[in-house]
Amino acid sequence: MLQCAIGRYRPPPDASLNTFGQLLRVTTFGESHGPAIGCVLDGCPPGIAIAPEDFVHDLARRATGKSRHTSARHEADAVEILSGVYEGITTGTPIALLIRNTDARSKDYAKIAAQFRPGHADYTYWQKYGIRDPRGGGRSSARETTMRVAAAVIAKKWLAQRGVTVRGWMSQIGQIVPTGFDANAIESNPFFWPDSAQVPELETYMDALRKSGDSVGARVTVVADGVPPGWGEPIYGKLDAELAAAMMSINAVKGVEIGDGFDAVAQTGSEHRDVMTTMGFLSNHAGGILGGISSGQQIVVSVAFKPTSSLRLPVAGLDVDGNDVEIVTTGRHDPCVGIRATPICEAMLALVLMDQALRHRAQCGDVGEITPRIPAASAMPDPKR
Ligand code: EPS
Repeated sequence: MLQCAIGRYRPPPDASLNTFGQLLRVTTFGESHGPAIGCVLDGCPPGIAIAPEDFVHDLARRATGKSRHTSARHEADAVEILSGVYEGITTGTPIALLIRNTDARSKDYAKIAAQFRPGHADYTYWQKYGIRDPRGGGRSSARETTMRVAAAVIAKKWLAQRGVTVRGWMSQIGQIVPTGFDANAIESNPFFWPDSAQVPELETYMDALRKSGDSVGARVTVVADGVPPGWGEPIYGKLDAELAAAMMSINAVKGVEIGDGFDAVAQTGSEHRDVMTTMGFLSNHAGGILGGISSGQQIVVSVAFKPTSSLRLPVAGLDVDGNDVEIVTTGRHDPCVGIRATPICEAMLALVLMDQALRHRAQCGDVGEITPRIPAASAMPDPKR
């Protein structure tokens, strides 16, 4: 009997279907053109103050319609807290958040309902399920990321109480890279760009791209400051592995780098190693993670977004009956979904860090202070990307 019971036991997976995280588990649901989108945040500690107004700032940073360079869809993105919060304080029970879709225009998709957009998930959803919701991207739409950002408002708050902050910026769009870095510039332009002097160039570039009907890819960099050494797990629960999986789960992401990432290929060991001194680390090629565990340095993750595949430029394609067709996608699409991606990547970083922090507390909460502790290199310049 025991054998049988053990044979059937399956530990909860850290990521499956529409859920990720182990102690802090996030489940999202809803489609771009359904009545609502939502999430359940389970395992959140009690005692965190949270109100509907707390969601406004980050949801607005991610939202469409904030500049002419993003989709013109205007969603209210008003969060309803359905459970898990009593008199403004989390109770430890599942937190359910809901946002009603208020500005879907499904008729834009009537023409491509039976077609596959090249480069889009239309085809693979169809092959997997034999059915798809053709309104917008359905579940593969960037709309889904709204709930990740909402859930992470709570995670960011919990982390901030522990001295951990998360922030990000756009570090490349097409061929353009920042020529300077000013942290104060990031929130003052619609691109989350760290160099104000280049904003007119970006505006011109995006205006021409939009006019041409094409789209472009982008890179977003996110960093976490104040993460103590010790978060993360060896081998299968590595902090960097879970960050990569979390970032890759964002619709349109095609690549993730931790620290120097693929640049490490061309480096020698003597270049790559981050020398430790009593004053702090002398560099951060590792991106703050060694052996899957945080080192106490800044965590650095950069994420590649593909160019949006919903284009009004005609292209040859197939329909669901296997006929050659010409595909033209109408709708209110982002010419560069990376422009809105900074808060999304921040959200995934915050959610993974909070989950790992809770897991570290659960297993190693009694370990106490370990010496020597290398001071966090607060003087380290921000990475260029
Ligand atoms: C998206 C297409 C557009 C965007 C949408 C993402 O919407 P629709 O499905 O109505 O054409 O506006 O983004 C959002 C609505 C949002 O909140 O992020 C897509 O194809 O990914």
